[in-house]
Amino acid sequence: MSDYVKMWEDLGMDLETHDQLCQVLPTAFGDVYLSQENRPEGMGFWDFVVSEIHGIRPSELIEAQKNGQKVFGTFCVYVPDEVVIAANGIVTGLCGGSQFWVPGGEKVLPKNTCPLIKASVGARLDRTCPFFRIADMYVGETTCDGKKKAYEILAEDVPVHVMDMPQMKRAEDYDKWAHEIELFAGVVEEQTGNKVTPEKLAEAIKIINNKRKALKRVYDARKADKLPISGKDALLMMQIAFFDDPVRCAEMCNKLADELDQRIADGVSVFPEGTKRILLTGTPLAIPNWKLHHIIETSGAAVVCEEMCTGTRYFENLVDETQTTLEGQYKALADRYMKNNCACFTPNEGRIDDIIRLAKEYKADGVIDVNLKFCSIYDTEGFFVERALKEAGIPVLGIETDYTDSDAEQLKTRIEAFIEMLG
Ligand code: BJ8
Repeated sequence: MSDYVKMWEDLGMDLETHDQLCQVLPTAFGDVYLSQENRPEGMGFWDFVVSEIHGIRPSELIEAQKNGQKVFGTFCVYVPDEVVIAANGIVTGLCGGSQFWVPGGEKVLPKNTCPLIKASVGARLDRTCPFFRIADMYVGETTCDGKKKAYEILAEDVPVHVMDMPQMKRAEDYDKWAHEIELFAGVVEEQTGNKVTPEKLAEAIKIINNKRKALKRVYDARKADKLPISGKDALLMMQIAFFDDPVRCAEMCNKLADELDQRIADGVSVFPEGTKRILLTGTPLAIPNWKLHHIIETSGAAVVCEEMCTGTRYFENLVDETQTTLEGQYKALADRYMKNNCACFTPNEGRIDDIIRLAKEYKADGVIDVNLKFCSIYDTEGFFVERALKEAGIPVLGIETDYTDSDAEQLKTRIEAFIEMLG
């Protein structure tokens, strides 16, 4: 990635510290990904993206900025990309998934904050991630307390707009979210200098719906008895979907899905027969957090689905494309986004229903409920998740972890025992 040094310098990055990250990533990726056998050819695209992760997409974004486009960085799947795209803006995900950035976050945040928040703040303040440097504006949301307060800290360093998320799902909460989306559109218009029109928004809704459909096709292939793709590879595709251009993302995912469909028809599997199937549920797994998938898939099981924001919550449910007024479109967007079931809502029974439904659809032998350390909302909701799964007769293992490797051995032992127990 050395060709990008000048670009990183211009972005005001800390090159020396960033170099350390560039050095460890290829080894980690090689160990986790390139060690797999019989991967779909289509994964070559995502391997390439990772090999140039801080170069190729950042340089595209900078080029777009030179042409007058604005880049919006987001941290949550409730923020509607459609509005930004309608105003000719670009969205990039910003959630940090590496321990590398955590100490930077700990300089300003309490240590007992979840690693996702600490890594995201650290990546910005330590100036070691080009995406965090490039974004013209960050878009936050009032989901969990840790994020809310972290946005205040980030706002001292970069323009931040925070969307006020409802925490319940009553009719008035749907209206409130539609209104909040309208306010967001005003902010985006001001930033970009472009109007959000019903025509532009209709186009953007189609673009993002197409991306959702393509991601879903890849996930659907994971329902097959013979798994044509590993959980690790599906996760990588999903993680990069937050950063990539949405049209290209859909195109590459559709290509991969075509290949997977062919593999299913040919009876090709990346796992031996009888491999136990695991559904993961819980907190998101931001890139490059591949820890759990790697442990599970080197312990004799396969991850077949993620009921997570880096998973089904990102693509399930489409936005109604038939609305022709901004009012109708904001409402349609609110309806779709409010169908997401994050633990920040109370009550959140919809998530329990999703987990049971998905476990059946993907023929999971067991569920692992994973919580990022210090995420109290998912941790607490684990009580209902695990009780409902037990009642449904689906074996479940609850675990808590962070981005370090210090618990990897212990996790492996527990996960191996769980898989063995599945019979
Ligand atoms: S919709 S899961 S992306 S809020 S893990 S930062 S909740 S303390 S990431 Fe999330 Fe939106 Fe919900 Fe999804 Fe807080 Fe928990 Fe950390 Fe979390």
